[in-house]
Amino acid sequence: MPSSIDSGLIERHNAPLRETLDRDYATLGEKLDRRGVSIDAVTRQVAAFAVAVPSWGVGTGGTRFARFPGPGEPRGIFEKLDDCAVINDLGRATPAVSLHIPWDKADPADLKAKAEALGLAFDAMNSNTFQDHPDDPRQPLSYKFGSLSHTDAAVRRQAVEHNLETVAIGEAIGSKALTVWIGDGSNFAGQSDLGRAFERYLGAMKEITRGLPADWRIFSEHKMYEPAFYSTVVQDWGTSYLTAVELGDKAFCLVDLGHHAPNVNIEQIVSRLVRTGKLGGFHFNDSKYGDDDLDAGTIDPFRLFLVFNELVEAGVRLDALNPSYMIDQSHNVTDPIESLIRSANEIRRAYAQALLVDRAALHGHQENNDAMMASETLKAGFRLDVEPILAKARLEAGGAIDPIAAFRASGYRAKVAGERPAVKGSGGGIV
Ligand code: LRH
Ligand code: MN
Ligand code: MN
Repeated sequence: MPSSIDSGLIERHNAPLRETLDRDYATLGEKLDRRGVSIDAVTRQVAAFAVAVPSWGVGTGGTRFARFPGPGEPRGIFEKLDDCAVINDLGRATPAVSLHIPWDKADPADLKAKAEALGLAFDAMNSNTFQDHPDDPRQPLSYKFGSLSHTDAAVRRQAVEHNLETVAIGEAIGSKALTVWIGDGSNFAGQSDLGRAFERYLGAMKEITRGLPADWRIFSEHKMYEPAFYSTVVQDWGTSYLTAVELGDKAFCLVDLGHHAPNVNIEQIVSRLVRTGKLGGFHFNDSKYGDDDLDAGTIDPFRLFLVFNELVEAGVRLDALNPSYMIDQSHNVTDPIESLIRSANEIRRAYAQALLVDRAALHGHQENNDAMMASETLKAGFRLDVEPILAKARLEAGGAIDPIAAFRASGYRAKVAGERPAVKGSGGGIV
């Protein structure tokens, strides 16, 4: 067991739960068997599905109003990796971590050694040109009025260089992709030339793409608004898709579930990106109003299921695209470790439910325009309680049947709270 979770703890925790799980698994197995579906085959597919955790997700987030740090907050990337290892050891769904530079800047050799010791790998790298970095001598210029789309070529150059530095760190630690999200935009009509800003962005993105290693991909991540409130340069999947097409074969679109207007049909966007071969990856989270960054599957689990329904529907086309699956959340009122364990499980749940949709029947009803039966067939997958499959996948990989309960029993949070000094709460940006 590579993390500081005591190796016997998971076994002790699982022992009294095994029998019930076996019974529930057998009952579900019988039910699926009647439909000619092998539960073990589904469990194997679910077990093979991994989602990366964001390094920034293991710290307590905050809003622009305030941040309320929890006990035992990780002080830097190495303690963040310790927490990520706990998440993976208990949940067995998150073997990779997505880093954010410069937040996680450290000697790549040390990052690699630490991750290897913990049994972790690195997923896509994220650059950060949405904040100023006064302590970074390589980024003396301000991003107040934009980064890759800035009117000043010197700021654009600095932002390009930062992205290339992020790639270089990523290359040294085994990552294969760069996710670019910029906060560039404007707050007032007339403030910015919408066309020229996009041209400047494309020019800068082309420079970054030219600097990528041969086997790397670049993902453009769109977001409707925030921090800019009137216009955002990469505001929707249309702009993201145009970008990916202009940049060529290495460029793809990343869909963060929280980055759309309320009620936007995200699963249809996914379908289009599959169709055009430009689906690069996901940032999973959930939301009610905007970019709320709440735990995946906690507000609208049906939408998450519908996204996975499109992915399963894509079949071999999805294998060719090999999207990067990542979580992107902020935790303000929960223990981040518990939230990330839960989200990874909810993501796998949506996948398992989508796998269990009777696809042949669904296609038949769709072809016959039987709206009622098509809708019912789809919902039958969503209504299934697949928890025994999820628990079995964890158990067989050495994880906990009930990972949040096991985490609480481990005493990990209290232990690190004793080692890591308490952080004082702070006002956000407006107070
Ligand atoms: C922007 C975003 C983007 C950033 C992360 C911290 O809202 O989703 O992915 O890198 O949050
Ligand atoms: Mn994101
Ligand atoms: Mn976001």
